[in-house]
Amino acid sequence: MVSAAIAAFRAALGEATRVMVLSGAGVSAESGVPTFRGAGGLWRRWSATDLATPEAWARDPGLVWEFYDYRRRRMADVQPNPAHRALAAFEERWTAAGHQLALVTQNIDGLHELAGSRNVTRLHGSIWHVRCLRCGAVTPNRDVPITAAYEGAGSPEPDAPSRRFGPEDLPRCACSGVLRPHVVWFGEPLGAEDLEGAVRAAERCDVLLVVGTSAVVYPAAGLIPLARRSGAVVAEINLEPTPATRDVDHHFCGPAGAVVPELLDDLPKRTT
Ligand code: BJW
Ligand code: ZN
Repeated sequence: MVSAAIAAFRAALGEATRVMVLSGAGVSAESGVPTFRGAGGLWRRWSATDLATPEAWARDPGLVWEFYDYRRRRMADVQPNPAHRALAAFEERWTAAGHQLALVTQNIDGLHELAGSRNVTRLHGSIWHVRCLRCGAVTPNRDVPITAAYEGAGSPEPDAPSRRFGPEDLPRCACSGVLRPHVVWFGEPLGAEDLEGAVRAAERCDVLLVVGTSAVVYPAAGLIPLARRSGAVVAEINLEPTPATRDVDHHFCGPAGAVVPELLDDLPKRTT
């Protein structure tokens, strides 16, 4: 049975031309990618967010690479789930009908792209790219382990033996500079073009669909009130309320893999 809220949201989409989707870690949870906050968000005795900082890198780049190496290993074989696929299929139908769709993701896992989404802005970078600290080159990199020294490292167990990794163990660019993950850590600026594009999309969209984010990390979280102030109908899909919930038009409580297809499948309706 289609609830009144779902019917109202689908009616809003029926009137829309520009749709924006803002996604977070929750959209990939059903693919087996751990979220940052809440249950399962810990790695050894550090939380993911403690290691995703320039300070952690300055203190111990070998440990930070061990953390990312572990996550790359976990993400290497994961597959898009029904939420990723429904968003990609919706984009195809929506743009074929002459409308616009902007998918702005905080995720670094690449699963939206793998599902077939095209107009994707990655606000927090990509775990499958590395950046040289000397020459600045950004290159795709799917090496697992990241260097031979990391073979068998990276257990998330709290009492796993902690190996020390030195400068000789770190991945290097052709220019011999040290490579870091091409992701955005706390206190670092987001890509200016990416952020400007996301702000523009939020200001212009008729409908914003917020999927699987705790809505606590800025500037991404600020896109939600921005879209609302700019006149968009805003819907949120999450397992639980977030700080954004009180300011959205619709809150759909449930797993993204079930709710996103229910909201988007077979839209837009054919008019001929
Ligand atoms: C499901 C589900 C299912 C589960 N179905 N749902 C304004 C106010 C206050 C602070 C700031 C501010 N502006 C800036 C700041 C500081 C800071 C910040 O926001 N701090 C707050 C935490 C307080 N922001 C920054 O530092 C940003 N940089 C910046 O602002 O720079 C300014 C600057 C300018 C010029 C010079 C220098 C600086 C950068 C933020 C970077 C965030 N990076 C990370 C790590 C990326 C790399 C990595 O992966 O390792 O990005 S942190 C982490 O959080 C990651 C995520 O993208 C991000 C958001 O997390 P997300 O996606 O919301 O995941 P969770 O786990 O939090 O939530 C999952 C949700 O899904 C939950 O709600 C579940 O219920 C739900 N869920 N299963 C549906 N099946
Ligand atoms: Zn280099």
